Amino acid sequence: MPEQQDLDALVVGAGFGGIYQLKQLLDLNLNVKLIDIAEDAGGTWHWNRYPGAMSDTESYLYRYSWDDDDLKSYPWHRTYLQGPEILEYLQHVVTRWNLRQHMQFKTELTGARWDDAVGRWTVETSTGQTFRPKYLVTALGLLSRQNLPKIPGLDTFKGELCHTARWPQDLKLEGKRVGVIGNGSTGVQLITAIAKQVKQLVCFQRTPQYSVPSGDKEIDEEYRKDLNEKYPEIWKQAKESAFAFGFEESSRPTFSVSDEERDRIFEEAWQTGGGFRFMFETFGDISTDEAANDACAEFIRRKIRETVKDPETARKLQPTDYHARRPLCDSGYYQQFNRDNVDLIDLKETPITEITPDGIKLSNGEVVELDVIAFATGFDAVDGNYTRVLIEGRDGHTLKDHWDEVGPTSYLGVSVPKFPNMFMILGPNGPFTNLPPTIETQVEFITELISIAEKGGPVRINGAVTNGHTNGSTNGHAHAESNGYTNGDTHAEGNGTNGVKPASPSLIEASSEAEEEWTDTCDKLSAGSLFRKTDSWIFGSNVPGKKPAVMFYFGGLANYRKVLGEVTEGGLKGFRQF
Ligand code: FAD
Ligand code: NA7
Repeated sequence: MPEQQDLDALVVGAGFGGIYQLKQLLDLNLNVKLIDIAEDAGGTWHWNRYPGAMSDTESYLYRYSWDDDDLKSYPWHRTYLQGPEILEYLQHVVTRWNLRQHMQFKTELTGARWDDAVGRWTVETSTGQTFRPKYLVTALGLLSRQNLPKIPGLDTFKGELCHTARWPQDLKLEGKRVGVIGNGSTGVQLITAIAKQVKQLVCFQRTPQYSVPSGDKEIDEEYRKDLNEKYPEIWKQAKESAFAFGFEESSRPTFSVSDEERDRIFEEAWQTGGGFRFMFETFGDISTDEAANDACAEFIRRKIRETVKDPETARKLQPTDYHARRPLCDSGYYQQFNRDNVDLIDLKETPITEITPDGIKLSNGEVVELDVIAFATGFDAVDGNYTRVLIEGRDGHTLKDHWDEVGPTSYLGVSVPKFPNMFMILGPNGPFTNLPPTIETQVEFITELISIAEKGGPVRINGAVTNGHTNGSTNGHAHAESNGYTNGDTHAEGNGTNGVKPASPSLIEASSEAEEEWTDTCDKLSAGSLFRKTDSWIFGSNVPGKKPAVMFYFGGLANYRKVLGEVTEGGLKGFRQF
């Protein structure tokens, strides 16, 4: 039976972002619900259950910082977390804070429409229920919508087809001939994990990538004790750094040291492990200077040549473009190509022409016979989950139309003009970092916006405009730019006495000027980056038909936090409140 429910807030998505957002809004005593398509909480880690799934942020930083007791006591055993451990951790947080009672699973947001007359969103779902929240917080995930290439003959394959982000839990690979298409972070992890289990592994590689060892190792009690003592400074450092990966980014130019010293620094980083460390802790110009990038790239190419015994395979595995995609790390990826049961097919030399009932057909006519084809082909990243559903703001304006016109933009990665009281976690043009610290930053900012809105905006009293709440700055925030006020009367629901209407929640949305300025800032910050000259999901150039665009703020988390501080302290600079 279709039902309609009014809520203060609806949170969509039960990953790192949605879970924390739900908790924060419950702490404000709001009537909140969270929905997710999935069967349970976990987000990324619910979906990506392929063998070898692992965080490439070190364990101590791939978690929430806000629950000090839990931070210090929740067990983990290695320097990196396996996917199932992260899933367990997130579900533990949900249980620990009694959040599941506010969550509804197997429920997809299929459409959302802003209703100006009542100042609420109308959210349609796959279950037939309609929710009417005052605030809509979307935590749909930036690496969440799968990219499944449309290869001719896909439906004809007799064996098992799967995507890493929807890995079937009952799939057995032992004794099978398995093909893996894709060798990004996911493909590298999958290939490394299954090479020893399967009868034959054929890796279909379109563009080789640079990967360095992760340095994953067991931890002991001393290590954990030391971390626990240092956590306050660890989080402070992470939030005051650019990438929040737990190290200080280097500013040393690559060619400021001798060749021998450079080699020693790279070797030390190789032995320590970590993709971000290798790129950003060694030297400060690897992602911006071509020669510096090549020095780094050549070091990794040399390691590939030294590791892989067959020279032809080693040649195919060595990238020749910039080392400027999301840095990868692995637990012995290149070594797998020394196994007799592992083959590499270079798709630039022999592209896939079709999938046949028996396997994958290449341009040279060869059919590679397979029992399983695994797509490790990534995601329609960042805006993918937003544009696949109809989100309609003020004046019938849809998010898809807006982004078709100007590219996937926002103000601060959080708000879009004409979409009042809708806030995104990890929306377009948020910071490019280790994500939990950025997610926390955004959730806390959104909570602050909602708490300001709840206190009420300017309402019209007998024709005059005033703040709806008696003290607009109870928590240090100046409120309500009066120029944002256009139709406050339609939102004041009061039954006022003496002509004074009680405060009603106000509406908050980014101004178009602020969005444009932020987009311009993000554009300028990425202009000198080699990442922008390299095709990958980071600039939206991995999905056929998708227009490449700037999708991240490359100014670093520290600067981003500074900007947010200025916004809240400056009377919600860049937002309209009415
Ligand atoms: P997600 O965890 O993606 O959750 C989004 C949720 O929204 C999903 O559960 C989805 O079902 C739901 N949803 C989407 N659309 C709808 C809809 N219309 N209706 C209802 N529900 C919907 N980041 C790092 O910082 N470090 C790492 O080491 C790291 N490793 C990663 C490894 C893999 C394999 C992948 C895929 C990502 C990795 N990431 C990593 C990125 C990771 O996505 C983030 O760290 C983080 O988990 C994002 O949390 P989130 O809550 O924003 O989104
Ligand atoms: P990525 O990094 O986007 O990698 C996808 C891989 O799939 C990459 O090797 C692609 O080759 C390949 N690909 C994509 N489409 C095709 C087709 N049509 N044919 C052949 N090969 C294809 O996704 P991941 O899941 O590995 O990682 C995404 C992020 O998740 C990662 O950065 C972490 O943050 C976690 P290409 O390079 O485009 O030639």
